[in-house]
Amino acid sequence: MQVDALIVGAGFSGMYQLLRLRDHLGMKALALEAADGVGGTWYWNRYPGARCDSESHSYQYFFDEDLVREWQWSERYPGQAEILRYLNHVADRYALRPDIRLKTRVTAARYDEPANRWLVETDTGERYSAQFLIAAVGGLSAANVPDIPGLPSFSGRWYHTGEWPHEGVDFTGKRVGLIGTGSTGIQCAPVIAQSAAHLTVFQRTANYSIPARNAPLDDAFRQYVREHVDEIRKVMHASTNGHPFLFADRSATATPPDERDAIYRAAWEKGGLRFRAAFKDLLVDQAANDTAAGFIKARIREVVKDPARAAILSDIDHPFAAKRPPIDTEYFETFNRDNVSLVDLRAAPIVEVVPEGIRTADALYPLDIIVFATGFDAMTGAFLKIAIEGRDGLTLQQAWRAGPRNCLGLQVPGFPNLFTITGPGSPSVLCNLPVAIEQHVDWVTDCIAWMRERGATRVEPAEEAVEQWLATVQAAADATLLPSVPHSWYLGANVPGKPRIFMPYAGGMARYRAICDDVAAQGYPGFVFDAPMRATPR
Ligand code: NA7
Repeated sequence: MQVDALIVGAGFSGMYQLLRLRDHLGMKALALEAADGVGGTWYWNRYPGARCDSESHSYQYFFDEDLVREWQWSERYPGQAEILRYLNHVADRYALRPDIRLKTRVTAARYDEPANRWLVETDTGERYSAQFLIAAVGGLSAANVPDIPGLPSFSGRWYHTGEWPHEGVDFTGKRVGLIGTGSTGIQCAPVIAQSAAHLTVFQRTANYSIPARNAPLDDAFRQYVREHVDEIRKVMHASTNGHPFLFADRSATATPPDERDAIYRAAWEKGGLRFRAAFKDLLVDQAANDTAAGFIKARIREVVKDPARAAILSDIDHPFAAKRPPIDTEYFETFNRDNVSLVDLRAAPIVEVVPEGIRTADALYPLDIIVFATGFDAMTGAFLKIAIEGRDGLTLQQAWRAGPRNCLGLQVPGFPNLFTITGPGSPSVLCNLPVAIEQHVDWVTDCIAWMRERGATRVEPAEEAVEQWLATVQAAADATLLPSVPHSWYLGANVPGKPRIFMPYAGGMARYRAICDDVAAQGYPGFVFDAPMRATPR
């Protein structure tokens, strides 16, 4: 089948990209989706307690103010089922379904240079040809199940949170082992503990977490959102991470200790990612960060009654928010339950899985169910799962062997007319994602429109622009504490053999947007087209 643009994925990114190309540019566009429903992340991540850490009123599309006004979120943070309902509503409201092929996984895509078309293969056997290929596959979608010896011998059931069975998992009366204490493990532990006979949490790295303070939204707040759509969007666009609040313009180190403590206490009560915005220097100054880290560790020791457990949980050796900062509902409180135990893997690592359970260096833990909340092959995994071949037989695997290389996180050299949404080199995973997604999709759409107006049919980034962007990404990271964490998925360090390179752009969403806007306004310097257009900037 021949189309103008083929979109891989029908989550937040793919659906919006489809809408923009089809309805605004009048292109024949088609989205291919592996799942049997739309929703991407929110289709797959159905584990107990799955909820977004962004606040509901900001975790949605803003391209249509009517859509913002008509959708009613029920809680401060949207749960998985509610987000999936929302995305299905979007699919219906904008009549996207006829142009989405479900249960169709893209397996390979090859650029045919003479024809200037992407030839795409799927697991259904259908083949497609498209001028533009847009990978909207998600930055956190390729599940990472650690290669623990003996796992196939386990006599119970095991699950990864990102590939959760749709029929759910009944933990009643079961001995459950949970591996992983990132955002996901911290969300699901309290919920699993409520129904399991016993929950054993296997912690490799202690983590900070801030109480989410989730609560139902009242009509007054919903009314406020309906009346302030534009203001909310402006704040999200001005903020570092695309959230509907700004970082306070004060320094933690310059604030007297009593006053600082009072600010932290208020932020702790307010809860969620807003805590991180209490001071402007937490992510750039180790001394400032230490004040936040110390505050949170003291709260953990207050909440967790058993001093031995409190010590293991608060023995955190990375700066606060230098790894993705989780927010929780009663996570640390869960360790006060009689049916929950904590295993410190730093003291005794997992050696193997045996039929009865998990064996660490010093004990055997009998289990019926193992839950892997072990994260994702982040930022590059989902792209590299597809056999993508660009110009001159260059594969994406080869091109990214030493780490992802692209320009603005949006285009890879050697792969003309391929665009990546929420790719490495973009700030997306550090952001409230819908804000990043709308920006990426709008930029790609504008670029394609610009080409069509000028009769250009092919675009790819120049090598020098790519080198410059990689240096920009590295410099932005080096200005923060983020690269200081050796085991972070921002660095690819959670997947054995993956190149260690800091992948997201850490200079902030607002700055990134300004850079991208500037590139577009200047007539796309750094991008090579097949028509001479540099003379006519916008
Ligand atoms: P994360 O943030 O990558 O967390 C994964 C957790 O699993 C983390 O605690 C890891 O410990 C742990 N892990 C990974 N492999 C192992 C092995 N082999 N043994 C023990 N423990 C292990 O993934 P999440 O799903 O929580 O969050 C990902 C993003 O999804 C999140 O930021 C949200 O944006 C949504 P480690 O710290 O590496 O020692």
